[in-house]
Amino acid sequence: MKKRVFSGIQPSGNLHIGNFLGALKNWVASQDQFDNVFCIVDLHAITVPQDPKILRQKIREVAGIYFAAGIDPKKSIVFVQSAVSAHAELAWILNCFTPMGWLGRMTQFKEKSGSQKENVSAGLFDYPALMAADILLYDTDEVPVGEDQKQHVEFTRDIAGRFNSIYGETFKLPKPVIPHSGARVMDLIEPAKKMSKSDDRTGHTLNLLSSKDEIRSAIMGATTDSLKQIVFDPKRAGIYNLLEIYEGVTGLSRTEIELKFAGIGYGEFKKELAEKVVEFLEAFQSQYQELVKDPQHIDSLLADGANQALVLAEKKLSEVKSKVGLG
Ligand code: AQP
Repeated sequence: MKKRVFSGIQPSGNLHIGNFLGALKNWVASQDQFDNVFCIVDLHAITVPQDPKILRQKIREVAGIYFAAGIDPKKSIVFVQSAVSAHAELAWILNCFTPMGWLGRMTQFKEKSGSQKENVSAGLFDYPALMAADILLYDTDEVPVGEDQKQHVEFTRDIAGRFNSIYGETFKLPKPVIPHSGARVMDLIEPAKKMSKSDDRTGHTLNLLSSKDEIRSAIMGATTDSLKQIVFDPKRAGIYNLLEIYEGVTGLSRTEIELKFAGIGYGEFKKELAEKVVEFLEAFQSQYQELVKDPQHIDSLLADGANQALVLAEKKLSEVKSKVGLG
């Protein structure tokens, strides 16, 4: 029996190189090794305001990105979260076992709600319970995510443990799997902040669907420092971030990279990095453009995926309902 992997990305904003290095790349790399379920988490996206027309487009865009990155629908179940209503149903049941205090401690909620806590949606506060439902419905063993989502997977383990202790063994306890490199790609201009797809300011992110010129200009404008050496030093956030991106797109080791750029200036390093990112994105984008020529094909792959997910999700949901005494 292969281990089960579950992960997802919200169809909000523009997917960036952080989403690729922190998540997608690892999903693709271990696709043969695991039994995979990859979701486009549109119910999570509406925890903050979304334009309905754009959201609908983004759902297909993210599906195109998954397939162009190498997710193979013959090896992985790929579907849209809202197409399988068991996600929302289980989230509601888990809500009833979730202490408010646990939700209030979530870093992502604190960051996204800022000082506006009274005005943000209950959905944003409850985001981790929905994520727990996503993961627990599929008896997931591993959840490959970027560093920012680790706390939510730990929350999932806690809520699963709490439910199991009341009703007996029901949920598997999932493990977060964080990549060694690229787990937290930082903003190019403000390298103390993580690169974020809801940030649409020019030059801050490297988007997977950006043009070559946009990529080159964002990398050339990235913040570095006044030191000259090109080495992997986490204390030098700007240059460290660029080096991690270089490592992620080339697959070279850190020693090879430091040797390659010894004695070379930042300008030259940035030019070389920009060309590597452009080269990497060229292949990915041409695959993407090919796929989106046929949106009906994408829709039919998603419908097949939803049918497969439904069978697994309904089984777990009915087990949970019966234990709780529903129906
Ligand atoms: N900067 C990042 N570096 C590495 N991994 C990242 N991920 C996100 N940002 C980075 C990983 O990408 C996956 C999908 O993320 P998500 O859609 O669940 O949303 P998020 O984590 O909230 O991502 P963003 O890009 O910051 O979106 P917004 O701006 O909408 O909040 C996850 O595995 C995540 O860890």
